[in-house]
Amino acid sequence: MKLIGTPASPFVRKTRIAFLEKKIDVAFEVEDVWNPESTLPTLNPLCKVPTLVMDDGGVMFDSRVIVEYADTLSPVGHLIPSSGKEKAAVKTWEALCDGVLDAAVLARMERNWGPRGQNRSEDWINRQLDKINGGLKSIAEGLGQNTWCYGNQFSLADIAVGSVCGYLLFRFPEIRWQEEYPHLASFYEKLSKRPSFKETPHPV
Ligand SMILES: N[C@@H](CCC(=O)N[C@@H](CS)C(=O)NCC(=O)O)C(=O)O
Repeated sequence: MKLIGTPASPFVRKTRIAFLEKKIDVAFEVEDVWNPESTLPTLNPLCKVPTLVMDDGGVMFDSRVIVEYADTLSPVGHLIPSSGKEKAAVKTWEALCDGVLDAAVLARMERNWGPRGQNRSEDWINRQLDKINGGLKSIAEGLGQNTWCYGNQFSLADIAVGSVCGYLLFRFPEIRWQEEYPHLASFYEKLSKRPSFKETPHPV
């Protein structure tokens, strides 16, 4: 299996952490999705990462599908409850975190896309920043003073939250969420000590 992605993408990081936690070997192939010569559209018409290529040539995306698939591949450390409200609750954590990341990526694109000074919409950026801040508040409230985001063991919810924290530190260091949410900050510090997080840093 081959996971196509970039170390800068939080969605890619989420899937890499999941594979590492599940102790599943997957080759990592770095792809620049912004390069007009990229051949990724021949595999994924959306030209987005992560994209997973299976040994039989089958292709899978997006990160939510890949993570759910990864969880079925080994009995090690279940990341997603098998059914019902428990499964929906963990997937809702993931949806919340992915939503924050979507907003962060959109805000960054709006700031940086194309030549300097070209058609920036502050309203659009602020709309996305509101989603980031609202999402962070909701994440911090959901975590409360608990050890894990959902239930009493590590799950996909924790990977998703860790992916948000790591990406915001990487691309939005000006958002001072650690001061506002100290338990979330120490939670991320704890996650960062896991080999799966250590092995998948965003670039410096
Ligand atoms: N919902 C997707 C989002 C993936 C995504 O937005 N990836 C970004 C990199 S962070 C990308 O490939 N962007 C390229 C593009 O939008 O053309 C997932 O969860 O995998």
